[in-house]
Amino acid sequence: MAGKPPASDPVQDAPEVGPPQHAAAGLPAVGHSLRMAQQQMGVRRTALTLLKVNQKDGFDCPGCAWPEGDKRHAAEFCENGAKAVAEEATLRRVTPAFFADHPVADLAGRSGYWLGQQGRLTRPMYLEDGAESYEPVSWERAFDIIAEELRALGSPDEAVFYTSGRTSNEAAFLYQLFAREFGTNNLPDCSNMCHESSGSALTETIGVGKGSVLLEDLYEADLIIVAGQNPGTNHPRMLSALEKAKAGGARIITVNPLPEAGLERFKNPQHARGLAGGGTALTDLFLQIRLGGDQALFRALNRLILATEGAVDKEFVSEYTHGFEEFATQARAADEEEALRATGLAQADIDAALRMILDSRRIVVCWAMGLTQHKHSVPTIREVVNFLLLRGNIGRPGAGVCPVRGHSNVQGDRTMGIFERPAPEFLDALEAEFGFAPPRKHGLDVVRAIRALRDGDAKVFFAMGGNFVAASPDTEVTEAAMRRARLTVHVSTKLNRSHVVTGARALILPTLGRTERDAQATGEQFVTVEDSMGMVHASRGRLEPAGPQLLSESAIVCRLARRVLGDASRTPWEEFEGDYRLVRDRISRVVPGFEDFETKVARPGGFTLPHAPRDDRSFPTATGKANFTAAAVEYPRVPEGRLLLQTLRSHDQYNTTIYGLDDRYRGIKNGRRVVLVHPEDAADLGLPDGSYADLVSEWADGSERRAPGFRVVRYPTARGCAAAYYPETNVLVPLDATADTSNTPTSKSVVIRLEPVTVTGGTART
Ligand SMILES: Nc1nc2c(c(=O)[nH]1)N[C@H]1C(S)=C(S)[C@@H](COP(=O)(O)OP(=O)(O)OC[C@H]3O[C@@H](n4cnc5c(=O)[nH]c(N)nc54)[C@H](O)[C@@H]3O)O[C@H]1N2
Ligand SMILES: Nc1nc2c(c(=O)[nH]1)N[C@H]1C(S)=C(S)[C@@H](COP(=O)(O)OP(=O)(O)OC[C@H]3O[C@@H](n4cnc5c(=O)[nH]c(N)nc54)[C@H](O)[C@@H]3O)O[C@H]1N2
Ligand SMILES: [Mo]
Repeated sequence: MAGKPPASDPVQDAPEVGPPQHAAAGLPAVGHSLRMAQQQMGVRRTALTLLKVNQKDGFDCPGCAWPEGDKRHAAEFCENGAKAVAEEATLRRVTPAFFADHPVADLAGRSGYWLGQQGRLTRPMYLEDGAESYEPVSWERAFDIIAEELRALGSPDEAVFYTSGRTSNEAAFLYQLFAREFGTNNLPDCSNMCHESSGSALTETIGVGKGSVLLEDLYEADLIIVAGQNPGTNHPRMLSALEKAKAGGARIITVNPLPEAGLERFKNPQHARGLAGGGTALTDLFLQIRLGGDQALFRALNRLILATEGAVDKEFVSEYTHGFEEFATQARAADEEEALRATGLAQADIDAALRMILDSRRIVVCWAMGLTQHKHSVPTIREVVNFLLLRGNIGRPGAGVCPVRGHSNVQGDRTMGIFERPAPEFLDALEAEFGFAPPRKHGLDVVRAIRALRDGDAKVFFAMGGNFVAASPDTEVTEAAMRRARLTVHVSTKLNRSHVVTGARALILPTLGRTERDAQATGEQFVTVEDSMGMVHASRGRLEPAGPQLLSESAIVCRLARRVLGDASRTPWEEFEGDYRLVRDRISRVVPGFEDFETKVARPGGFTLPHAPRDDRSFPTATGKANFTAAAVEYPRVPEGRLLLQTLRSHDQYNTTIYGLDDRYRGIKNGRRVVLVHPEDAADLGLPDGSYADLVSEWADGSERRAPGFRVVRYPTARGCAAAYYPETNVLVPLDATADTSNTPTSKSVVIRLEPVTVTGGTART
């Protein structure tokens, strides 16, 4: 069946619910990944691609940003990495004939799952103002259209240049250079919705917005706290690292409203015993916290550490930190009762955690979206830093902060300057290297870009990857905003919702994925990426491109820049397009840590970027020290009869890309419109298991938003908390509901009520 997309929209959302599982990976996972890969790629291609994933001479997995160790397995991929590869290396193709058969109105009625299943985009396509269907267009004409619209703007700040997180370092560097030569810092990216809160909190407290641990540190840790993260689904290779850490004596505390299978027990598919046996129990202590209770938890722990004789590393605190007294005064006064209310934990749980903490010299805290997508996410992560600083757990082996990134090169894109608020030093370096005056005014992040589009202040929207309208909050508002644009452009590998909710004119520009050969004027190129732990390495695709017309992301930027900037630009765009070494040479002179880039990246496995706190306990903050911070404890207040909803990922999706309709570990099959509710909450609300309800979010300004027809699943989540999948629930997240400081949508704390409804046959769409 390889090569043929499904002909009609098969999505019938009819969830079936079984018991959740208590272990992740192992044999079933291997079977699932191979089946999925073969359906998309056929047997031969499956073998060819999967053996090159994450190998030193291969390509970087387009899935998550978890690092590879130095010793690689022959199969260095996980079930979900295999799905990500299959999704990209599929033999299915979207052709001009497809667009002729499916006018935009038809495509707009299809599910995101169906759109993605149609296969790889192969030709530049153009939707003329007022036209019903996309038509093929030449690259030249496509660039002319973009240039025409960009030149017609009243100011460069009326254009928005979005980036998702798969773009290579080379393409990202070129892209931000183009945007800034054009004259704007409007470079929002998926990070704005993802780890922005981590970046904000870490930059302020330790001076570097990135994690401070390497894989080896996990192996040397005595205690690893995994808070607000579901690695069994979203970073499966992390489970191997946790398994190894445990074998070395580490203990693990999991902080999560949900008991996630991967963290309970792991059956390593790379060892024979993992395949067959019972696997390794990972979590030693499970703290089933309420959504948004983490700041209160860490504050309570900090209070107890401060109250324990000899528990504070006084030497470290006095030599390396600033602000201890103010923080300590506040933490000592923390309210015990409030901590229990906010977390929903028993004092005994917190005491058990404290004992493990006091027993451990070296502690790592890992986290992901469970900590970053709340109103008070930045103070929460700052409190995690306070916790680590108290016992000297930053800047020594086996200890530190470990924000686990999402997209495979999201961290690298930031390092390359994809940021709406660039550091002045970065702009100075660009100016010195390229001889133009970059704009200094801060640009728009994701939420502000949506507002600007909504209000007619931005008119051209250009996306380097991603699926902006489906990934962003407040779907109806975002879609209406996008429709006001004069031109929307998407550089994409696969069809998605953002291609069918467009401005007056729209372009789809098909591009190469990670798995594909990238041949330019001077021969075959490789690109580079940076993982979640600051390791930079080469990535080289081997497959024939999905079609002869595809251009690499770098080539698209270079040609666009030549067309838009013309003679006004002194940048050698044509040379850059032909030889990525020239781009890396420029990066080596602009971005700190990339000196001798070409030589260092030639080393198999690449190199590690410097990180001052990790490397020598120096903290490039305003005070020159690691900053303790004091902030009032916050946690979400939920009115009577309401629940707090988190919007999260199933096991069968990559963000807005839906691989299938199963969430195996949570026992859900064949459907996505489900809401997980604690059995007692469901009983209190009069919602029998298997009944249906509309989810209605209630926002501070009195407005309401509705996501209709969700099957209620009684599930062992924390009391008062509910969970449902994103992107279906993005419609419930108000545009103005964002985290303080980082402006990240609060996708993990949405106050909702459930309105029972009768649904016949379960036909709601994904
Ligand atoms: N297969 C696959 N891999 C992926 C992705 C994917 O969609 N599919 N997405 C990638 C991206 S971009 C990202 S950012 C990462 C996301 O990786 P995760 O952050 O693991 O993704 P989520 O599904 O959002 O899961 C959030 C987890 O935090 C918990 N949680 C929610 N709220 C709270 C809270 O208030 N406190 C605590 N302590 N826990 C909480 C949830 O129960 C859940 O276990 O994964 C990346 N990898
Ligand atoms: N409610 C809610 N909303 C959320 C979240 C949540 O937890 N809850 N999570 C947020 C997070 S963490 C993130 S990171 C964002 C994700 O936001 P995005 O990064 O914008 O979304 P994705 O779904 O990852 O983008 C998928 C699309 O990327 C394109 N693509 C894939 N590979 C490539 C490539 O190599 N090159 C190019 N040019 N295009 C490619 C394909 O066309 C595909 O359809 O969503 C955020 N939104
Ligand atoms: Mo993300």
